Amino acid sequence: MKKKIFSGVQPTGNLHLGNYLGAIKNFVDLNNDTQNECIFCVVDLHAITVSQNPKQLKSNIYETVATFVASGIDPQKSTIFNQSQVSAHSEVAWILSCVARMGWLNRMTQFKEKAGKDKEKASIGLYSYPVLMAADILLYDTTHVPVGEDQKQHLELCRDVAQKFNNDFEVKDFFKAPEPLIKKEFSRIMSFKDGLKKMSKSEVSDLSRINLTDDKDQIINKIKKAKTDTLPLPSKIEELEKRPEAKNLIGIYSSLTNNTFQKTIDEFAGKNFSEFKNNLSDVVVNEINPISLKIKELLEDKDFLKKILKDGNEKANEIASKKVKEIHKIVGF
Ligand code: AQP
Repeated sequence: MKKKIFSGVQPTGNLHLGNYLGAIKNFVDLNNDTQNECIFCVVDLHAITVSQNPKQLKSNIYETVATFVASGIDPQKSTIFNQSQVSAHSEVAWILSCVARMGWLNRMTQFKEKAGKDKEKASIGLYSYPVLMAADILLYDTTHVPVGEDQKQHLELCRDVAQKFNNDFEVKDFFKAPEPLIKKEFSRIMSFKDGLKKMSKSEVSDLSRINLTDDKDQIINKIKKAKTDTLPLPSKIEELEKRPEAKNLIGIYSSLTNNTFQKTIDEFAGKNFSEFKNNLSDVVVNEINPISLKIKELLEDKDFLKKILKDGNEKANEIASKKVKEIHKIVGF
């Protein structure tokens, strides 16, 4: 049985090393396995749950496609498409919002974090974001969803929605409950300014993250300025629990060199951060600089990016509209 892979990235600009290590690098590995059928979506409907500048949103959509391709996703093998261009997503999100329960959504930590203190002023879309995400996934009979650790709770909600729909309408196995694909040892990349906050696009300080469009000098400078503590690098893995910034940098190094934390610690135990940071800069530059250069090259060829989306939108529409017809019958429309 082929695995059916689906995942999405919001075109909200500043795609960063967290998006890459938490999600996009995984997409590339899955794309390269011929046993998989992969669909990767630029989720602009999700993006507008917080206010976006329309012109900027449009250019971020192309930049996200360029990032997928520059990172190694082959549009001939995987479907790359734009969520808003497949109307089934909005329609099924509505139907599923009549299945999902308020109590389930009230538990979502991402809403609490993003809405902040004044949640009365948050959009309804931000609140029901996980229902749209469930629609995205369930429309394609997805079996596996590669995401960062921050999305695990949304995936669990998607499984609950699938099960409740199947039970309510007595259609056993109509929606398949998808499995998350989340890296085990290091799945959440943290801000370079605060090891307890995740690296994120919307963080005001650009020094908090490595953008996938950063050049060599910017990467070296950001790593040099990344927050650390005053101790040398630890010799035991347990020490990392109380040293979030050290854990983050060691995790990034381990991820990019395909090593375990233990192996990295064995290599650098007792050394000072400036020496470690030089090594870290080398591996980050080696991985990210070619992607950054390729993104810039691809952005010069809008027709190529438009063609990828046009083909992908058609393929996705074909699959999703069949599923919508079945849903209509089941619901009684
Ligand atoms: N810091 C992170 N560590 C690991 N994985 C991460 N992801 C995001 N940040 C990290 C994963 O990247 C994928 C795409 O994320 P997204 O663009 O859809 O939205 P997001 O998670 O909201 O990204 P940001 O950077 O945190 O954006 P803002 O600042 O707008 O909130 C997802 O699989 C996500 O898990």
